[in-house]
Amino acid sequence: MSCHQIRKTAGDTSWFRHDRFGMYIYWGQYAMPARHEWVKYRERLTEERYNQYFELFDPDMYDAKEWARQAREAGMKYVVMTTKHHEGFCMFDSQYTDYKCTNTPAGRDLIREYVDAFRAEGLHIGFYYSLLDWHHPDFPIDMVHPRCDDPDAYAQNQGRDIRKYAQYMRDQIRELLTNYGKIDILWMDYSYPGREHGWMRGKGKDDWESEELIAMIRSIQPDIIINNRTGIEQDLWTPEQYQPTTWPRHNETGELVTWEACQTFSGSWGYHRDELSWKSPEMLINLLIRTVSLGGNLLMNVGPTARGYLDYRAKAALKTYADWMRYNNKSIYGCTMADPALQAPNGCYYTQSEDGKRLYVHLVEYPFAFLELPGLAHKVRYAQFLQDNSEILMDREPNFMPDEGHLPSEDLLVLTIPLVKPNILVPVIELLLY
Ligand code: FHN
Repeated sequence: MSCHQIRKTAGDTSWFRHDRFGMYIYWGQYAMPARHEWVKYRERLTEERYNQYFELFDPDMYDAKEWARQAREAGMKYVVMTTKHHEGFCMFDSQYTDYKCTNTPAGRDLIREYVDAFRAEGLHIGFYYSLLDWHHPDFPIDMVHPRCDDPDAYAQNQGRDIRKYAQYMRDQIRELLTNYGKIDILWMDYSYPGREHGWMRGKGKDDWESEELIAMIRSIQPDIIINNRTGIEQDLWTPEQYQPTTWPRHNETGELVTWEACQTFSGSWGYHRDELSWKSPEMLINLLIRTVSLGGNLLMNVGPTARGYLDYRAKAALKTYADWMRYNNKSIYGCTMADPALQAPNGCYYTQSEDGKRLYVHLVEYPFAFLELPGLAHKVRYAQFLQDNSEILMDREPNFMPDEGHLPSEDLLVLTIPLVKPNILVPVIELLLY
């Protein structure tokens, strides 16, 4: 098994570390303004102004089966979808609020269709649930609340009882974990206890009553994976919108942890019509490779339109993954960080199968003619391109005339690389080890 000892936690993370790659779906009323999921806060939209989206939300082209097909074809093995984001609008038929999709022109439980469709495609199911709620009457106004600049914000805040809101969250999360079958991941978001602004205070585990919440969650779905954003570390560390350069460790014990990077295709989690910072195909593939090369998972975000389909840009990004994963998923699924004793050459990233028998060399920068692999001279039985199983010739000694300064070292393996790069975004060489 893997040479990496990972911190053991309550949730079942074994399938998760095997599957490596998931879809993160951000869908709610904010798809209508189409200016980022924080639009209500950023533009300080009033309840009346924002309520027009509630009155008009009608995703007439929503087809969860189509989403699920695209996710599976992209090589995604699990999915997390927003059941409620900070706006407080529920995409499921909750008995604890009227602010839900069944009371809009959509007229149905959108989470139910999501769960059924993605489960039918064989993906593990996750729910995102926001700890923040800009609609709930007992959620105290603070510095990240749309009402924070209202002249009477302090007066509005009087009487708000966060203990009632914490109970509301427990009630809703109980619904989500009871009414939709086995749920594999609960992705709660987020805690900001240290922040202050005048009389306003951030919120953390004591406000959410996180210990009671987590105990309830585990009593209903014991194997579920819970992330670390309730303010109490659980099964999953969640670096967001950046590329870690080392495998994250527990900040007290120093143990390697189960971790997942979450990233957007563009600069917005929710559908943003005019946002232009869409990642290139190379960035998308490199994110996945680099994340797995450090023992992590990648959760890539799509923001469906208000009509309920994935737009052309999201489809193009998913096709980039589909085209690459079709031939190279063996270097992702069931793989992790390579033996730390093996140093990948510049411009390459290693992943290694959990059983240690297969080492994958990802040619992010395509090398010229030769590739020297330190430490592997006597460990590799066979080498081939993963996309077509075509042989890659190996030498224990460089068969080019070394210049004066080039002394072949004892443990160097030299691969002969074709001058013409295969027609694939990032070619991968599979090394079968003894
Ligand atoms: O505020 C949210 C944001 O909208 C998004 O949901 C991300 C991704 O998980 N989490 C918070 C920012 O960290």
